[in-house]
Amino acid sequence: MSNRLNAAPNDLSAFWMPFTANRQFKQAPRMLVSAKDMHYTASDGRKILDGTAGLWCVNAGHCRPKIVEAVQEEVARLDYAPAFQMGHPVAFELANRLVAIAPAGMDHVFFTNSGSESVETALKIALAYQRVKGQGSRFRLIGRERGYHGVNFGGISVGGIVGNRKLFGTLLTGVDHLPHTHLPQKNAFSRGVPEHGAELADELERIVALHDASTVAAVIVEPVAGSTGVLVPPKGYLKRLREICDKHGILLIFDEVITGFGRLGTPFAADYFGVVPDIMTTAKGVTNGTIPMGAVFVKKEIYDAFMNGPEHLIEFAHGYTYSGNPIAAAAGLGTLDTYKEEGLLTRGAELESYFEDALHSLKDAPHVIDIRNIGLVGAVELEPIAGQPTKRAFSAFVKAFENGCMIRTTGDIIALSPPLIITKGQIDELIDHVRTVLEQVD
Ligand code: PXG
Repeated sequence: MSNRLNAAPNDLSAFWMPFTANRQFKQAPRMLVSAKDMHYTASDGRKILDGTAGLWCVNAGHCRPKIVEAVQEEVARLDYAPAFQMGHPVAFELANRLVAIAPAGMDHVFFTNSGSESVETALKIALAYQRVKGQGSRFRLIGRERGYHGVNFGGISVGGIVGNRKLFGTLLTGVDHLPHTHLPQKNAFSRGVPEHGAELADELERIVALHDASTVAAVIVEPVAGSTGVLVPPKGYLKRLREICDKHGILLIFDEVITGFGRLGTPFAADYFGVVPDIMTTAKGVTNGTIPMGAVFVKKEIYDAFMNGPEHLIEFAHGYTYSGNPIAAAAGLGTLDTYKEEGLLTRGAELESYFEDALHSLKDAPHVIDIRNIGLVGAVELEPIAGQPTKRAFSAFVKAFENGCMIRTTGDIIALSPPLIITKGQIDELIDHVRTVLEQVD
């Protein structure tokens, strides 16, 4: 087996890589072969500092013993159990453990296998909830410009990243979008939550007035927009969204696929901002990225609304073959144990100001036009090369990897979201890497 794992694959042609410049990659591959704690090891043996927790998911760091053991034990005990009309104890235990750390009132969990599936599930729960409550005229879904909610049809419909939508036809109908919250003229180089822009939430009033509240089922937003380049919501913005939703009987969905599980220094962004949604989508950190899994949290009244009718009937016609998969659920328990023992769901709060100072020290580095941060998430926005958007940031990403550090770029924005186990010394190292690459790129 070790031979198979260690063999350098010499033919890269068959794998159509996701969200990847395939031709560029296959000419100069960046291969990772193992990982431990804060580091990857590349195929040439170099240690790579993980500045992005994989893809925002490895919150407890890599190959942590509790998670590895939990997965190893479960795969040998119960490899798979049917998810429909059958159960197994680990999924129930994980659901209980998850609601125990969720914001008050989020009492039930629906399991999926990814953030994209969590989003589809949440949108379907929202629409079906309105129907079972006798409000079937509420069919509209409101997303936000620059929002990222995964890549399935519901998610790209409510999402607002043009490149992810434009090739795919008409998408869902009955969708509208709030404006994004990025106001660089007013908020550039804000530390933490920016001062200006709460009034952008009032655009929801305008959209509701246009369509009439009786047609609107739900609003979905990322509390902090991640993929689009870390847009921190203006002070008071999310509270105002909550108030407007309440006023009009509209469900509020927080997509916490990135912000969930300690990324902001609180268990969830809902805790950070003191705003509780009706539905919360998660994935990534629920299993520390080890086994695909997502979890959609709902308020008790939403679950209860479905629990009507004859008891032998399925209450909600939705689910996946792998919903609550035993190995994923075991990984989830190992992950929650690790978070708890090491205080990781709140560790970001202890490091937030150190990380903020370190990140903002890049203000005078070449090409930098904005810096944003919250919890253990940061973004450094670069001036694009004229006529060649994304090229400068992509070069920085490639150079950083050559220099021994993994960062993430989106457009001309460098995003940082290190594992929550990062030390202050490693924060300094990460920021030094970013400064070095900014000095190296054209
Ligand atoms: N919602 C949000 C808010 C996300 O950030 C998804 C849904 C979809 O999750 P899945 O598991 O289906 O990928 C995401 C995923 C990046 C990056 O670097 C972000 C994501 C995934 C991969 C890369 O910006 N977010």
